[in-house]
Amino acid sequence: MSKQAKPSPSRAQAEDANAAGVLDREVAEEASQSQLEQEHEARKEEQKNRVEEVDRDLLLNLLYQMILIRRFEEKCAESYSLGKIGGFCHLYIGQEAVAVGAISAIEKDDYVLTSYREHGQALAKGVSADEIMAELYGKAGGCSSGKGGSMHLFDRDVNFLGGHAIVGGQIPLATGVAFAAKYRGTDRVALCFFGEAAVNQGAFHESLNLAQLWKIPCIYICENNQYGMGTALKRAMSLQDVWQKACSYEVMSEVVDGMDLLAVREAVLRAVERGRKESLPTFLEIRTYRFMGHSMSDPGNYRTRAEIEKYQERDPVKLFTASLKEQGIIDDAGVQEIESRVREEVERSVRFAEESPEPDPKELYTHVYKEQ
Ligand SMILES: Cc1ncc(C[n+]2csc(CCOP(=O)(O)OP(=O)(O)O)c2C)c(N)n1
Ligand SMILES: [Mg+2]
Repeated sequence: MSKQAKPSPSRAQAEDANAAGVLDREVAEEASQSQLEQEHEARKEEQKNRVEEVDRDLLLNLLYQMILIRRFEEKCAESYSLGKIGGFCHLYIGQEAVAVGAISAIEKDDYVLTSYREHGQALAKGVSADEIMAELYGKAGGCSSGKGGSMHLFDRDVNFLGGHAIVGGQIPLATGVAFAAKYRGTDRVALCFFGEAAVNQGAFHESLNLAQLWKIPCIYICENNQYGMGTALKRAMSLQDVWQKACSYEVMSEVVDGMDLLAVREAVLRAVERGRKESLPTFLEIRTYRFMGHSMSDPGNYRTRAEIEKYQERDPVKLFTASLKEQGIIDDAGVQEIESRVREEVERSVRFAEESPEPDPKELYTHVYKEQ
């Protein structure tokens, strides 16, 4: 019998989370209004209690990042509509707590790999807003020298290893990066973000299998926003509790409320400890929701306004701000001060992108893989 054949503590925890929570599941449709409100209040209370345990400066920094991502994405939508940004553009609005919470739990040397919905993770990992905006504009000052655009942000200096447009393509890459970190004798871990639709790809299953077998310190973060383009999870996946898929490979898994920044941070801290101390992988199903369309060109006819509004009541930026206010960490003036610093940073990034030159045509021949 294998050592984790019985439900592990995290599996039991996941079962509890499923049993307790209706807010972020399909069953919410059947739940009564009072049941939903009760759960909403209970989760707000939980977030407030967590705030007490975290350092004040860190909390304020996390709030800055949340607001920065929200305003940056709003500016992207505006610039895209003005025709300044070409190609695809997938916004992260609604999911901010996942990137900020998760990346706050790792060190600068650790790695992050993610999908095409990556502006938020790039900002949280420390890629400069200037270079991200310039990349979206396809300019030479962009973090990928203007060759990648929105879906291919990359910054080796902060170990942000993409921005990947092939659904699930980053999962085996992150597994390899974490393998290399271990092979070289470092204690670094890799965080790998992907959507719930990517879990249907074979590469996900191959990666988790090897990660557990070879003890690879990779943390798999499934951002379950319930849709893969216009297809609802329930129309595409036979087993809808995504966390359970990790059990097939005996990988520890947890379900996390993705609207609660500190819940995400705590779950990733646990996973990082497992990665560094035991060199083991973890799978986190983080339940969230995207407030915008799949990409800027998606009219979003496949879901109702009422559904979106239901999730907007648990807007992660508003929830976190409210928790900090209620705990006396910040007041209205403090929030305004953060908003104005964020506005300056975003405006500066737009100026930087506007003023950055077009890439030199000779650049077409650099960064191209050639066998010598
Ligand atoms: C291998 C592959 N198949 C299909 C696509 C087209 N495609 C782009 S995004 C997407 C949906 C992915 O949804 P999910 O993984 O849940 O991430 P989300 O967009 O919700 O963040 C699809 C099918 C692709 N880019 N790559
Ligand atoms: Mg999705």
